[in-house]
Amino acid sequence: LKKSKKKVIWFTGLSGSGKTTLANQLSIHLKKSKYTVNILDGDEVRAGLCSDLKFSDKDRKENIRRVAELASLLIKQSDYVIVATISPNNQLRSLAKKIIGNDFFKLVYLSTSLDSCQSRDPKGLYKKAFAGEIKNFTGLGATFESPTSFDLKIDTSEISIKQSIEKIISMLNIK
Ligand code: ADX
Repeated sequence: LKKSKKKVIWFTGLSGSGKTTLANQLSIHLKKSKYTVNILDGDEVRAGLCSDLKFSDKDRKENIRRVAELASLLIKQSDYVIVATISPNNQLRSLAKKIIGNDFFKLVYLSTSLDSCQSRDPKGLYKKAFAGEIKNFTGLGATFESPTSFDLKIDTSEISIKQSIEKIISMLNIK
């Protein structure tokens, strides 16, 4: 019998660092093992629940606050909640950890370099930001502060998706 240890797995990293990809793959993996999983993805949350918010420091904070509050409600009803938001600084990540609670919160830092993210540019947003069409784009007009503490650090330009998932699963102490 599998024993569940409820966790909120919070991915932080630049746009294009691999958050959504790993969140989806991790969810597939956990569901195969019969765990219940919820995903909160920055782009999806911002399309609805947070569609009133933009990318000022104040709005990013409110965005993270709402996502963290939602994650803390959802973790009561499932084994794992996977969050994929840039969450660009230590203050925002600490806020999330405080709302969710130390026992549940696991921070996965995707340290994929700005150069790699820019060359991937999966949504063409770096190109737009360079052209001046998006101001305050994280990594260009707005800062991404590397986490001072985290549970796991992965550079997705150095290891495969499969290897990344293995690292996360071993961090979670499950099979
Ligand atoms: S966060 O900074 O508030 O944590 P979040 O993860 O919710 O960001 O949203 C990031 C997504 O919004 C990006 O993946 C991108 O698609 C989109 N986006 C639009 N404008 C910006 C911007 N100025 N900076 C970063 N992401 C942006």
